Amino acid sequence: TAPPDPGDFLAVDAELTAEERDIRDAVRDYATAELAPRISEWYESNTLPRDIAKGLGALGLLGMHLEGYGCAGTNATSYGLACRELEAIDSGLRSFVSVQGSLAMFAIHRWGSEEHKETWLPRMATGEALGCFGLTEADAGSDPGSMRTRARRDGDDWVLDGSKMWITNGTLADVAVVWAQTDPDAGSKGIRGFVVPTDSPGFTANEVKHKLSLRASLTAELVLEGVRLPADAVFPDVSGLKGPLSCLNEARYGILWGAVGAARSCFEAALSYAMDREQFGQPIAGFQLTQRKLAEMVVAVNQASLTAARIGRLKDAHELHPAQVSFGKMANVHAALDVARTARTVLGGNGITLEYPVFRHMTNLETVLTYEGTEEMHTLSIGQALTGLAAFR
Ligand code: TGC
Ligand code: FAD
Repeated sequence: TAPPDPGDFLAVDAELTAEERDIRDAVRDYATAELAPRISEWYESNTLPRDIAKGLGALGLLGMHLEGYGCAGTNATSYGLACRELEAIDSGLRSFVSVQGSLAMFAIHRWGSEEHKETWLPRMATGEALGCFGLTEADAGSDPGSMRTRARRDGDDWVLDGSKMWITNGTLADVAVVWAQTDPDAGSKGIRGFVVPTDSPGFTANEVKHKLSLRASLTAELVLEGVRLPADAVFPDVSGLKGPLSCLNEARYGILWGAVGAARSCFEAALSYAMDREQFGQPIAGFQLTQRKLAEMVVAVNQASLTAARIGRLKDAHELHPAQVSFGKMANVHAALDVARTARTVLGGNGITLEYPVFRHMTNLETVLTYEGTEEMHTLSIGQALTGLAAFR
């Protein structure tokens, strides 16, 4: 038997179908050829050009696991593999695809009216139109139920006032899915979702500057000042946190796969560096202390890969519980951050530069640990599933 492939030590990908392997290879080839050569420059200059959307759309990666309206309609495992291969280059790229497909497009696909879907989804699938997802506010992060953004009725219209914080792609978006508390007098209770064209009067997006993490991604504050929308701008059939949380399940699923890619990239960089770098007259890979790091990293990367593959199959069988998504998001992001930190030490001083991907992944993963539910929120979600007791408040 041949020695195991370090990046797929347990041959997890051997279980993929031929179609899934083709998708994996197509995304890996595209990302390596088109995105990897420019990622350090985007990261350093804290930018991500809008035109990457067209290439990602042409590959079918935007709203990839949604059916109809120009979306590719692949299975969940294929979507996970795409996230893995994009995040192997940079978490910002996976974030771009997550926000477009799993948050903005999924919200419209799952909860929008027929008119919302026809207006937005085909153009979003090609990358011609971009979306963002506004749930978090400056004072309402882990506890989105405490949001202050309000939607009140004025005749048939809705009028939105408030602000959202940390919104990925907010300055690029043509359409924002905005979640707001509705006025009890409006005859609709609780949080509702609104489809807000970003050229609506009263809507502004301000870029968050000076980020030290996820720099190849644009993050914004959204301000809504008397944004007037027609009656049919609201998602018709969902109220309460169930609406936005259903979308978060989709994006968290992509993240638990993506983290495997970031971890694999760090591990492969460390392995290759350790083989080449010589100190005390021999490759540092020959020292026992380095080999322990390599062995611990290969175990972590491949355990995360197994977790993602299993959760993918559960999702494809429509048997995935949100607590299992929390398991994967918590375990895989934690593992990826550990791998990134260990890989960084193997690279010594070179580990802190942009010449290698490791430090970039490491700083990105600090965001990935926090967004889409912090590690603590997922710990408590698992705790609730185990005990039936909610310990959030
Ligand atoms: P709680 O009372 O537990 O639940 C309210 C309603 O929601 C339902 N629900 C879910 N539905 C679907 N999926 C889930 N995972 C769900 N969790 C709960 C629940 O059944 C209930 O439904 P109903 O019909 O009875 O009303 O709500 P809570 O206020 O106690 O909060 C629970 C908690 C803390 C788990 C939730 O608020 C939470 O997940 N907080 C974290 C917030 C978060 O993750 N924000 C992410 C913002 S988006 C983002 O970060 C994008 S990053 C960009 C990128 O992805 O790249
Ligand atoms: P807080 O909720 O204030 O948490 C601070 C600390 O307190 C954390 O450690 C948390 O775990 C802990 N904590 C809070 N409550 C409890 C508790 N009950 N028990 C124990 N510990 C607790 N949001 C969007 O809506 N859309 C986006 O596109 C988006 N993109 C993002 C992009 C970036 C780069 C970043 C950094 C964030 C983004 N977010 C987005 C927001 C993200 O989801 C929030 O940052 C996250 O949910 C945490 O909220 P917070 O930052 O307000 O932290």
